[in-house]
Amino acid sequence: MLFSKHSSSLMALLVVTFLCNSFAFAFQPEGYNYDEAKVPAYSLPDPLKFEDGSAVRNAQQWKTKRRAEILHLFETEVYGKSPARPACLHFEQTSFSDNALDGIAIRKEVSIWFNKEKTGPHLDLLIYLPKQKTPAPVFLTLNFKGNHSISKDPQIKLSQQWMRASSNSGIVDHRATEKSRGVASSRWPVEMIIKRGYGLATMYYGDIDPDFDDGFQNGVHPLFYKKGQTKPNADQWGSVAAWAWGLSRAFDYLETDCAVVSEKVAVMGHSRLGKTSLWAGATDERFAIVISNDSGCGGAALSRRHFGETVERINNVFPHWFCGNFKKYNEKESTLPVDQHELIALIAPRAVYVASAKEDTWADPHGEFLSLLHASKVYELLGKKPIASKQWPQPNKPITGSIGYHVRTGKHDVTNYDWNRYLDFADLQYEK
Ligand code: GTR
Repeated sequence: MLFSKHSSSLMALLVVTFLCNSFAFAFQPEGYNYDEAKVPAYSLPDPLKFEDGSAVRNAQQWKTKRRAEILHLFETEVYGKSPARPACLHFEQTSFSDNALDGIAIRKEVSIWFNKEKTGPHLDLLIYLPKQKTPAPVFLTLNFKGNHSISKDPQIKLSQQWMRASSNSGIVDHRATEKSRGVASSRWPVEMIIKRGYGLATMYYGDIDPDFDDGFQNGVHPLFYKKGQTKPNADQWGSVAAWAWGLSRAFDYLETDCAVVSEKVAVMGHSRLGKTSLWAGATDERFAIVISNDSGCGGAALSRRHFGETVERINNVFPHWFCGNFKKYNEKESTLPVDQHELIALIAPRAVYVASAKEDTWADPHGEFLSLLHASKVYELLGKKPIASKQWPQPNKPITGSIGYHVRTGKHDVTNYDWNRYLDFADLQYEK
């Protein structure tokens, strides 16, 4: 069939419109609220009131009792309780180079096994460290597409794990290929991090639990089933909690590495992995800094605002992310015994940074800021300065202190702007 010049440009316009619509659909699904005026009236649980209604009067009461109450509620009602560190962890360095990234870095790969026989699942940790005589502070992160996706460095082991289908990522039949090398490098300014004097340690989140709903038959969950158990109980760990648990196991390794300052490990994650970094920071107090990039619903955003993604939608589309009990709160956010500002409060008094993106309305950027604002009084109780601004700041005007925040212009992503803020924030905390 022949097209006239006119009809082919009409076709092109239709294709562009279709692509734009599907792009918009991906980040702003229809039928959800994106209007601040339509946020329902809500009242948040008070982090400084015990469950019996009495007031938390001092830091000691927070540390010994109130923090544990909140942690227990998140464990049993939201993310699910995770097992303790396994008795046997086996670390094996599988590669080493002291001449990586054109000679500025050390690169090593370490496998974390759960038994000495090296059977069952294992986690592959990729580590870049600045070439220097003294140990380095480190950013620990999970990645979406395999360690090989963060850089074109051909020496990085190509992941053999199941991967989510993704266009332009060289993934064929859910497996990475050589074409997958470096496909996510725009989110990983490794040289910049190294030149600022920090290390970067990263691990593919699918090593811990592949990100699809298989009733928890793969990944690390089955390692911990009691006799006869086939899936986690309603108050036991979903995938987000498992990914966070994996970050703690990576920390277990970092503690043994004398090239790393284990008191200066920042955990950072984007989107579902931002939800994960917040939960890792809440459950593992070894993390000195906790960073959430565009984490949204079930992350930094307040659930009760019902803005963008909702509890019901996240539980329906991703039934494996949270624990079984979390489903009780579908369309019933006001009955949640906690809200996400209390997740931030669990990180106090350690440094926390939440980043939003202006166009990422699905993640409720304003609601992400409000969580920090409402957690601020716990920081104050613990002797830290409150959040530096009570007003949601303008785009690209970061606020800093022990509580850091920015809303960047642009969409749901991790950019060099974000990383520069995290590096500045770490410099401030470590007085570098
Ligand atoms: C979306 C999900 C968000 C966010 C994001 C991601 O589909 O609705 O909560 O986690 O995925 O992780 O990429």
